[in-house]
Amino acid sequence: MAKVNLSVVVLGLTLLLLAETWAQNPRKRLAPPKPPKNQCCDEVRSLKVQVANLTSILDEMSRKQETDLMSVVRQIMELDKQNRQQEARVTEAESKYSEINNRVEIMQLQTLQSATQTSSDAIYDCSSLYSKNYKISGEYKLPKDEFLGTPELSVFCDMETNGGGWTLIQRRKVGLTSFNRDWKAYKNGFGSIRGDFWLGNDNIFRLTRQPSVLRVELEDWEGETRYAEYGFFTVSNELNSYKLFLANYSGNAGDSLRYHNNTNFSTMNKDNDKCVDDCASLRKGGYWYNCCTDSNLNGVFHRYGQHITKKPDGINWYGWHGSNYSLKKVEMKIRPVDFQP
Ligand SMILES: [Ca+2]
Repeated sequence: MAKVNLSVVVLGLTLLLLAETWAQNPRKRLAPPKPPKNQCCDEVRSLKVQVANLTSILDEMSRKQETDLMSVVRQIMELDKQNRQQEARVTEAESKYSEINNRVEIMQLQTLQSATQTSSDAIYDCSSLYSKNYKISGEYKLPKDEFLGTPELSVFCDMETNGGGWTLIQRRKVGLTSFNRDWKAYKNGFGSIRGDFWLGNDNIFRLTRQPSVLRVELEDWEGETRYAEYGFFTVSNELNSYKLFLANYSGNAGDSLRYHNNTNFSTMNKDNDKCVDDCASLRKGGYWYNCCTDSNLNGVFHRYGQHITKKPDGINWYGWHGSNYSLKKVEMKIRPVDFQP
């Protein structure tokens, strides 16, 4: 009995002790350790300062962005304004240009009309005489024309052949005039307008400034005739050595001027040919020599009986009688392409 009682007392005491211990220190065991009071406040303060600084930086940046944005907008508006001003200036300039252009066109039209009037009134060649009802072949005097820059000039007009209106630039039929002449003679022309003559390279140049047709008429010693016509014929000025341009052959004599196309004029004292030889001296005339001839219309006049010659210096046309036959008669004549008989 005493043993049991002692054990119960020990257990009871132990329980009592445990209960007291729990009752005395319940918080001490559960709460975390508190930091020191001073350290906590420093950190908070530092963070607060940092936040304040960042906020102020952010504010400043946003203000700056706003200012920049405003500035960009202002610049865009300014550019837009300038653009509109420039557009207005361009429009104004364009309208002025078109106005000036209009005036120029009107002036050009007026000039053209007065030029047309002048040239239709002017007696420029045998075709203009023909249009004024001069329809008899013969010698005419073309008046000087300041506007066209043409001097007074005696011409022979063929008002019959193939509709008429032809101005002769060359004739061979009498045979007393030498055609073996120098540059100056061929430039100004020589001979007799009713007989054998060369109208002159300056005059041929002036007359062929309007698109012209060339007609070459040939007669042999048997009295037979042939012709060669070129729908396009023109001659350059003296600076360009009266270079020959022709095209559009038709006729029954053969195309014996084609070989001379695109060649300069040569005379006894001016070798402009395309040959090592001096063609003008060999063929004894002034002509558009190549190397040297397929025709020699300003060559030597060989009379009947001497007209078949071994020398190639006669008035020949290879396409008809070849190089050894000198023709009895030649006429070279021109008229404007647009001539209406
Ligand atoms: Ca030569």
